[in-house]
Amino acid sequence: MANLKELNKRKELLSGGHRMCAGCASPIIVRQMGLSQEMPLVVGSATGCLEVSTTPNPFTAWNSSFVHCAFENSAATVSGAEAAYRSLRRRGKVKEEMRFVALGGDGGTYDIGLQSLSGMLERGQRILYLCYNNEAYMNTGVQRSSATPMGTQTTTAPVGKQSIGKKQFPKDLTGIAVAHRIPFVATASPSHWNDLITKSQKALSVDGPAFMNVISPCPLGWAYPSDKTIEIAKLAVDTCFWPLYEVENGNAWKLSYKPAAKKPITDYLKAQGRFRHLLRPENASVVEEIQKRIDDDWAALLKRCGAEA
Ligand SMILES: Cc1ncc(C[n+]2csc(CCOP(=O)(O)OP(=O)(O)O)c2C)c(N)n1
Repeated sequence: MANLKELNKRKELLSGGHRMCAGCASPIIVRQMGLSQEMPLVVGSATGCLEVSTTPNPFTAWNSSFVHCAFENSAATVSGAEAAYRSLRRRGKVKEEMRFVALGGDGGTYDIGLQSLSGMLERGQRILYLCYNNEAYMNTGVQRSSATPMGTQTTTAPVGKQSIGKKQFPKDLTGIAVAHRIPFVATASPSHWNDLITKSQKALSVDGPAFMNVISPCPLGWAYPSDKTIEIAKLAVDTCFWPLYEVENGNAWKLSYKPAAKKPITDYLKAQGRFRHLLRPENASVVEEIQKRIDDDWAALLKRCGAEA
């Protein structure tokens, strides 16, 4: 459990004055993750909103080492840095202990960087890969990704007479990471900061790879007022759209949070412009389908975690 008094004394990983949009969750997530550590971090990030907005040449908002990575290879790039560090440590050329973090948006993680991520997880390297999941390619204009929820309006899955927006349900990337049987996999949300920091602590303390999938609301792409980010993230958790759990070594599942009363998905949909069309009567069956998928996934998760329904 993170202790606020202790966290207050820690150095922030990101300085103020970066250029992320007002209300963007990703810098909040990065700061929460960074607060889990007293140790120096070496960070790499795939091209995406976070990378371009925190490092406009010649400036940087990072209070750590930072490696620019291409869209597809943040896991591979940080793997190289971690391997070099291990070698230098072994030869006594680096005395300080450090931890390694690779970052990517969902486009860079679920889609184009998937093989690079899988390679990193399979090699067993001591790196935390954190996906800030804003559920679309935001930096290039809100195109759909394989993390985009079914029924979402995006620029490449537009809504019209013949279209409800994106047709497919998102890929279960957390499940794919679990299947690598690595020491630690977790989902998290910036609304549950203590859970996110505690999980980051755990992820960086295991002697091997860790993967965290963190929901990252985006006021621009999700179309909601920028002061509602944390509220929306909380709704994602309370509707079980984004359940919080962790898995150790591919088989020890643990539920991190159970809403006292599971809210209907319409509470989540209503709060965001990207789902506005789903509330029209002719799309009631789509909402039903989404609710059914959430209910089925939630029941399966409770079972895996040995939790009561
Ligand atoms: C190989 C390659 N293809 C395409 C691009 C263009 N590009 C840069 S960022 C980006 C989208 C990033 O989306 P995501 O990873 O979800 O991060 P976000 O912008 O949402 O933070 C794309 C398509 C690129 N840089 N490299």
